[in-house]
Amino acid sequence: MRLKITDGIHSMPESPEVLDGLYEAVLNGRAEDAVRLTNEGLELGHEPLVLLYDAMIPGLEEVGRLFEEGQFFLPEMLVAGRAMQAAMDVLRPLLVAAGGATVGTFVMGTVAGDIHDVGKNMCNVMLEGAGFEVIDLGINVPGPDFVEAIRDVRPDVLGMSAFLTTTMGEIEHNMVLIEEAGLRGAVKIMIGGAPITDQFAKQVGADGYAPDASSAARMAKRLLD
Ligand code: B12
Repeated sequence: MRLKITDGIHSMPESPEVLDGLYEAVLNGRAEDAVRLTNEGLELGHEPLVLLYDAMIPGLEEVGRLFEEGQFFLPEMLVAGRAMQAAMDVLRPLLVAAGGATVGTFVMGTVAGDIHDVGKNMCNVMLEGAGFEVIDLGINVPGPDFVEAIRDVRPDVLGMSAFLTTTMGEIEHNMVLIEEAGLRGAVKIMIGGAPITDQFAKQVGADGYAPDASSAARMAKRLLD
């Protein structure tokens, strides 16, 4: 039985077949099915966030677990990531449309050596939905590019994403680069990604950490107050 984390935003009517199908589609990397089931779920009245948190994300988490157990390999992870992105493309306009006037600018990127971008892209969607103008530097972003972006764009918030224990250190390195460039006071810094914790955020002197895209958007807004 999969855990539901969207208590309070349940949609009607309940259609566990669609959620189960979408979970399976992401888990098995079937992008076309994932897109079809996402559309079906929306037509049945499911909230976009329910499809995301109760089906798509658990599917990808299971992929990670099976990879760890040695039952899945890189190709399975790759197609699962693609299926997730394809389904996210369906949800993106709905989640972004929820936002109002621009509240600030957010520069986001995945750190050097790391090409995971599903979680980062989800954050971007929720940030846009919360009213941020998001400038996405992409994946495998070298430290100096983050520094340059702060200097050029003058964002309200900078976000760094890392998904590997081996690339977490890049965040720490980038914090030093930003400090050395005299720009630390010019921007709020948020960090996130699977191995990142609140404790790590405190350790490297970031202004905030968020474990998921919804809380990332809430925290970014809070940091502007
Ligand atoms: C899909 C995937 C891939 C895909 C990535 C596709 C893509 N376009 O992103 C591919 C196949 C490319 C890949 C490659 C690798 N991967 Co990989 N991958 C995954 C997998 C299964 C899912 C990651 C994901 O997208 N999760 C979905 C999102 C939604 O996760 P999330 O953490 O909930 O995201 C939220 C938060 O983190 C937060 N957040 C994210 N970013 C940010 C930023 C900010 C600022 C904030 C505030 C919040 C925030 O918000 C997100 C949205 O809610 C994970 C397993 C897992 N459980 O994470 C392994 C995993 C991350 N990968 C792993 C590994 C080992 C690798 C490889 C090294 C494998 C290899 N041998 O080559 C390579 C590394 C490539 C590289 N240099 O980066 C390991 C990492 C282990 C570790 N401790 O370091 C994991 C954990 C799998 C495992 N269990 O072993 N991978």
